[in-house]
Amino acid sequence: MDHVAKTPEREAFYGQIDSENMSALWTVLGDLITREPKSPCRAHLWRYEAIRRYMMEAGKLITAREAERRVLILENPGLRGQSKITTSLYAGVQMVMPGEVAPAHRHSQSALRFILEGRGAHTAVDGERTIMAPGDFVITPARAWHDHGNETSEPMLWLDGLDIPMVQFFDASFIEGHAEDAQPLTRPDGDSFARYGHNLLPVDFQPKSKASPVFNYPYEHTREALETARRTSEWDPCHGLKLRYVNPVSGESPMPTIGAFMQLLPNGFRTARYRSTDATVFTAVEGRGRSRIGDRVVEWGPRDIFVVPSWHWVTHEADEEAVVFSFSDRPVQQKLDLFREDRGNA
Ligand code: GTQ
Repeated sequence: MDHVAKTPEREAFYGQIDSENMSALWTVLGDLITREPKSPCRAHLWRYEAIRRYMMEAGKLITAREAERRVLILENPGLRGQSKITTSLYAGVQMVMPGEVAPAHRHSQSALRFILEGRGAHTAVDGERTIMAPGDFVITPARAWHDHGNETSEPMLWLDGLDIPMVQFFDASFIEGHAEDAQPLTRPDGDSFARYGHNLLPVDFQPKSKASPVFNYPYEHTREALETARRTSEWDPCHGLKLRYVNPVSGESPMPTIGAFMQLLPNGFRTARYRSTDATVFTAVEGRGRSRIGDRVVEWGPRDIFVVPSWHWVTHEADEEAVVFSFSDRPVQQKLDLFREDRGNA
């Protein structure tokens, strides 16, 4: 509105067209098409210790079965009440207690799990179980049946990342429950990884979807990839050493709507400033450090979760060798020709 003067005649006119469900572009143009991204999404960090404490309280209040999913949603402070961690993504922390089952369902939304605590509980995806350990990256693609269970003696906690706000934006949400709590298993544990996770594919393999047929990317392998690459790779001034998870069939992201990454920042490494249009959720697996996000500084350690909004300058600094996981809507923006990044002068 700031570039257009208000006159009594104009105000009267806006009132008339308002009652006919119309409005004047010149009163809103500056808010619709901005010179650069302007988002109510804010930089924020959630301490794992606090999340865990409330999660344990939630564990006394409700079972996984009654809740369907016992999750504490991480709500961006600039987007309260919308179940969003960024404008396009949802994140939460889920807990499955010993002996519990989170019953099988399937939905249009794609989900990732990033394991924070516990070892040996499982997720079943389309007829196959995978056993999970800290640092594992697990996907449950759109429309895949999935249920979670914990047959160990320790609680299992993970970070959930879903494209809920994107699906909401497109009004394309469907969910259905399975007749049984745990879906029937049709393949042995580890079958998908054995078939698709070793740079081999069955000779006549026809992908059934755009999602990766590998649904657990174990931390062991991710860590080894970083460890080997560090000996030969040039360090990227903005990212340290950063890898992206891929669908081995296409080379694209494991799921079409969410991209995921793992990066290594050596002790004392300070990244050059960087900004991009994909608001990004980070969690450290190992190490400690701090990130400057716009004019805010967040101090992070293992399992803390923080968010960098679109087009905010970010630098990371590690005080101990750090391994940091992240996810964003980058593959969507790239497909739509919207993705932009700015490496400062680096
Ligand atoms: O585990 O299926 O955090 O359906 C939100 C919705 C987790 C899940 C969430 C879900 C799930």
